[in-house]
Amino acid sequence: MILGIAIPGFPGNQSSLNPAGPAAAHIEHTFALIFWITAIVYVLTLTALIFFVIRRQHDLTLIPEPIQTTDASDHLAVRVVATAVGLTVLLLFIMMISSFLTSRRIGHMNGQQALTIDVYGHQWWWEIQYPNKHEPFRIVTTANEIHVPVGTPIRIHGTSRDVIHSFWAPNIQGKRDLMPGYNTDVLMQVDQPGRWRGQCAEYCGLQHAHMSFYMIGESTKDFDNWMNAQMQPSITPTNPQTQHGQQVFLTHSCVMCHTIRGTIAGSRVGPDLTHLASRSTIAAGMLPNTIGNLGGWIMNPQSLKPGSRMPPNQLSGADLQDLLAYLETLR
Ligand code: HEC
Ligand SMILES: [Cu+2]
Repeated sequence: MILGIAIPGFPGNQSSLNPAGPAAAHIEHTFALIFWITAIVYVLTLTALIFFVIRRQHDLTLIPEPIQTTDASDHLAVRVVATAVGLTVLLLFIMMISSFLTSRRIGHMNGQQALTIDVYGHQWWWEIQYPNKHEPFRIVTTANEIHVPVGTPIRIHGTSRDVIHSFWAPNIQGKRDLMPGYNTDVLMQVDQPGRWRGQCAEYCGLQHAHMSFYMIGESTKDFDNWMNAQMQPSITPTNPQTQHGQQVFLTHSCVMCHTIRGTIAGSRVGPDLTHLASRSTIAAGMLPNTIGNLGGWIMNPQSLKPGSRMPPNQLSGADLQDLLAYLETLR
């Protein structure tokens, strides 16, 4: 829906005019109401202006005669202005009440059954965790792609690891700032399956514009399958090439920053790579996850995303090929 009118395929998967969940729908309704009220008032005001300009057109070229007023015309003027003021106040009240009700509705979603997802903002990517109270060793950690079951309330429990970021998937819910040292909860729900793009909405440094993420709405069955796959440790390499690739990873700087569960790599400076190949993008939604992009990224992230917190690497061609072959197996 755009302003109450459905236009297929428009305006897309990163737009507050195309709600895919109840919170965004409330926001869109208020926006449509305010848009149509202000648009109609604007058109009426301009029409009146043009009408009176045309009516007194002949006066404009000469020095106009002073306008003769009568008691009757004075009364009319007072009545017209009073009505316009009254109408303006009424319309402002309608917009204020609508906006008040919207904040109440999106603040009072039912969080009892909500699935909690932890989101940590980093310069310039998103760390995503699915906590598991009953089996803490089966916590799922991923990056930049948030899988959610459709029709289920979600609680995003967010904070920042460095500067202030803002979590915003406009098709799903309004913005929420993530502050270092402060936790915040925001409820949302995705009702339509699909990939809904979100972006950091608080300027956070050089690569702020390349700090995006996807909320991926899928059926409960697909979500459960994804979750079970993500809970597994990484696949053990079986052929000489991927075995060597894993050694390259474990003997270079990569281990100091990345986790691959099931190996000795356990750092959390950069994204968890245990199931890297199951993600469709790398570098916070910036590049499609292809072998070519991965190779370019690993050799020189600074040429692709200048300022990014990953340094360039010097690997021989053979080492890089084997490393890539290994990373490609991390489904
Ligand atoms: C100093 C820490 C550091 C080192 C060392 C490092 N990385 Fe990274 N890496 C990062 C950070 C931080 C990111 C996220 C960058 C971004 O998206 O802005 C990242 C991102 C990645 C990504 C993309 C992941 C995704 O889901 O977006 C891959 C793949 C990767 N690194 C592989 C490697 C490999 C292989 C090595 C070793 C040759 C390595 N990294 C060394 C910090 C590091
Ligand atoms: Cu930002």
